[in-house]
Amino acid sequence: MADKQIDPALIADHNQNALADMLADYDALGAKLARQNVDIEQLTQKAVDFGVAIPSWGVGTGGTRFARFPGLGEPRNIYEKLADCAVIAQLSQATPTVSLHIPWDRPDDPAELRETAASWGLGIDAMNSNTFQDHDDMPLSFKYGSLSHTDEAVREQAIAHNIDCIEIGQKLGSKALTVWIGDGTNFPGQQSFTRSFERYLEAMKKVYAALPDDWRVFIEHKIYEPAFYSTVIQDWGSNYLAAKELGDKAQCLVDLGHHAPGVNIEMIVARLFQFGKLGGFHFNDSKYGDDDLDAGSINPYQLFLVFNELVDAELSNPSGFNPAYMLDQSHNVTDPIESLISSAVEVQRAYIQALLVDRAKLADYQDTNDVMMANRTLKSAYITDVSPILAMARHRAGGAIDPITTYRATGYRETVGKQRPARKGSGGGIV
Ligand code: PSV
Ligand code: MN
Repeated sequence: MADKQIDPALIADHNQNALADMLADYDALGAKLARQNVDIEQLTQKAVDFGVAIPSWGVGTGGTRFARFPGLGEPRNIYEKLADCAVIAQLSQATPTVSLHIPWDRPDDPAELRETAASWGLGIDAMNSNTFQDHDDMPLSFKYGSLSHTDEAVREQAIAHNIDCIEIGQKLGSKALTVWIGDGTNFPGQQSFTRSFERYLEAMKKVYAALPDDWRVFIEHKIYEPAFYSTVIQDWGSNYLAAKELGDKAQCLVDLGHHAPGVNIEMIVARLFQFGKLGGFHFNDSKYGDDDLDAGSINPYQLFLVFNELVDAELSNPSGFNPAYMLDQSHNVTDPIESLISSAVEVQRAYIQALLVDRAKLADYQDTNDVMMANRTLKSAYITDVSPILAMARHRAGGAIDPITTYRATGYRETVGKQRPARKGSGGGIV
């Protein structure tokens, strides 16, 4: 039995107040869906079963390269981060796992950390390596790159760090390593595109060789930043080539913010799945690039279209379907716990809406080139308000019907604000 961060009686109280309205909305939606031959109970079960991982760094307050404005009661170590993640999981019932970043979350005692997480009902998701900044305990600098660095000794240091992440992850019960590198250039001519990629592949082969049999490695591409002229793993093409070169355990990870504005990300998702290389996602939203805004806050239709491809993929090849879902956001002006609850719900919403697409009809309209009706078929799923399904799923699983209102009523933020003194510093920062 997991310890509870929030008193279940308080959640039950709030749920009691919201219950009658929620049931009325659920019944009305159930009747509407029944007219479309859709069983609301099946969708509710899908919502109950759905999970998206929380990034440990997401519960801290983020910043920009201009400044970071610390929040109240920010977690100061991995245990406090897990405590915040447990609150999100308890209220949303949609975030059963936490993804760790090394060295930010390096545990002194991995077995104890694993136990603590488990006591809150949390599992450990993918391990994230970090060779985009220097480490206090490493002799060499990553200023000019890591896995693709010109100096073999730096590459070896980066390889050893990734293997270290795998080893820590094994003790924590993780099954995947996510590798995002900051390697790239700011000036034309700074490096050879070809030789950098060759060095990266050679280094990644050594990381790959250290993967346990039941692990996967996710390669994360990103169009820019911190390198602004070119990045070594710039796009899904480079990502696919690398994953293909490495082998079956290497797959591509799609962070929604890592593409140029206007790129058709849902099509990338379809392509990667079709060729067995869709590893997972970092969900977030953006207006311009890697803005790291809350999932579904700017373009929820895009999120829905991504899930439309995912549902299609799962139906077409259930045994080959195993993408890892994680949020990857930077919360600069909101309470991170609220943002993560809200984002988890938005991702879950997109999934349930995508399940509503009438795929037989859609296929007919596509085959007969009925453009308008094909598009309306998607739209009619997207404009269905599935909120009562999400609320019912939370309620049945022991979460909050209205998780953000309930969270505010707990006074959790004020409580941790007293226990965790503010971290000073006006520097910018990704996390
Ligand atoms: C890079 O921008 C990234 O999306 C990678 O996933 C990193 O691990 C994470 O953000 C760090 O904040
Ligand atoms: Mn990411």
